[in-house]
Amino acid sequence: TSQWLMVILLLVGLLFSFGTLTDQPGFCQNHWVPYAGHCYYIERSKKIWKEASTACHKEGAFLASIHNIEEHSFVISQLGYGRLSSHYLRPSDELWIGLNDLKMQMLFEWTDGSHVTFTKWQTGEPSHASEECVEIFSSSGKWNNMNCNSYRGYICKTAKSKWEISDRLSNTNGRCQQKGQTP
Ligand SMILES: [Ca+2]
Repeated sequence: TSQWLMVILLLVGLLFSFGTLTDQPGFCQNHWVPYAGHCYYIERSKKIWKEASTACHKEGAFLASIHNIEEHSFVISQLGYGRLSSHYLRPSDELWIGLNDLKMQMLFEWTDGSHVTFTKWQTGEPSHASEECVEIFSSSGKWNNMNCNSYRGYICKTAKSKWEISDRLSNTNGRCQQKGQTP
C-alpha cells in the first residue's frame, strides 16, 4: 500500500542520511590531520591549560577529546614520539587534552561537552590532588591529571568542515568555494 511505500521511502531516506554522516566527508584546514569526521592539530609550543583551550577556541576547535581506543591510537600515531631520533628535535613529552575536573573535583569532563566514554589513565592516576587538567604522555599515550598552570603543548580537535576555504580568497572576493567532497 502507499503507506508502506511511504515507510520504505522514509527508511531509505534515513539510511541515506546516516550513510552520509558515517562517510564523514569534509575538509580540514592546512596542517590539521583528518580522522573519522574530525580534524586534529598538535601544537608544540607550550601554554598553560586555559590558554591552550582559548587557542583552540580561536581556531573554532576545542582541546581534543578522545572517545575510544581507535581514536586514542590515532592521536598517539600523530604525536611523533620516537620518529625523530635527534634529541634536539624530540617532541615534548606531554600535551594538554580537553579533559578536566575544574567544575567538580574528580568528576572529569571534556571541554567540547561530549560524554566521557573512554579513559586511559596512567597507573595511579588521576591523583587526588589539586590537579584539575589532564595531559597525555607522548611516549605511552597514558593520561595524568596535572596542575593547570603547567606549560604544555596541546591538541585541538574540531569537526570536519563542509566547506573548503579556498587558497585564492582574493580571487573569489572572499567567498568560500564548495568543492567536491573528499572520498
Ligand atoms: Ca596526577
